[in-house]
Amino acid sequence: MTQELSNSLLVLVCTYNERANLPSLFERINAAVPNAHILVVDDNSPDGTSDWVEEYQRSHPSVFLIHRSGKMGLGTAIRAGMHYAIENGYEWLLNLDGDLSHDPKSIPDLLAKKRQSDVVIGSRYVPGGGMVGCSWRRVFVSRCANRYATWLIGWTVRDCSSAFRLYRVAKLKTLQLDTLTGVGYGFLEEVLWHLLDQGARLSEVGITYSERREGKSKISLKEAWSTISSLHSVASLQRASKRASGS
Ligand SMILES: Nc1nc2c(ncn2[C@@H]2O[C@H](COP(=O)(O)OP(=O)(O)OP(=O)(O)O)[C@@H](O)[C@H]2O)c(=O)[nH]1
Ligand SMILES: [Mg+2]
Repeated sequence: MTQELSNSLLVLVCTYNERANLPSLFERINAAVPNAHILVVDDNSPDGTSDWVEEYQRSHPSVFLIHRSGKMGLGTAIRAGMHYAIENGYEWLLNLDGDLSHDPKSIPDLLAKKRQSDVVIGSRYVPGGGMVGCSWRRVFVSRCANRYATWLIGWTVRDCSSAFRLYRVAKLKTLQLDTLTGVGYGFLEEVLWHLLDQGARLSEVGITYSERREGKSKISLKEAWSTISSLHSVASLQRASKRASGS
């Protein structure tokens, strides 16, 4: 890592076949937070996403790449990004999807909550948030899944499955990241549970989620099932923790 470029903010983008989306995404990230570093965690995308990033790095030394050997799941990719942020001394880690569903224009809104928060969620379900271009089926499923998760876990969090998040790296350091079991999308709820259990202060900021325009969704039935089982593990952790504290 180039220490002289070191900055307090690392923007993490996990990718699997996002080559068509990255040029526009990077341009928007650079416009929103020009001094931030960007880390791409790519799982050997067949569309050559890593090759494009390597080419881009030649003229942009603040862009870093972790190229993994194959598709290992979004949860493990985010965890790799968290380790990277800890090991390289960043103060904040901002994660967003690589398919332009999360608009980098909202990054400053999340950063504005830094002082009073350890985790800031870019949320579809607080005032100012929403979803555009999504089928009613997708909106319905997403809303129900969020409601179910919050009911199961007993949270007041409105959007617990949003990947658009800002994390205080010092707070991530308090977790034993390698003991987290979520491989896919369920990792998002799992890591949130552990952070809240460690007393992390949480804020939610309204963001607009747009349906992806390029590329294909990676959510499979297997991923959906793994998310549900992660949620159930988180709920049982919650119950065990309450029993231990006698509440
Ligand atoms: N490195 C890595 N990235 C992944 C993996 N699965 C998904 N991603 C990336 O994670 C982000 C979110 O995945 P999406 O497929 O967009 O999931 P989604 O936003 O819930 O669903 P759609 O937008 O409907 O496709 C995207 O940037 C993906 O490229 C994976 O196994 N490894
Ligand atoms: Mg997406």
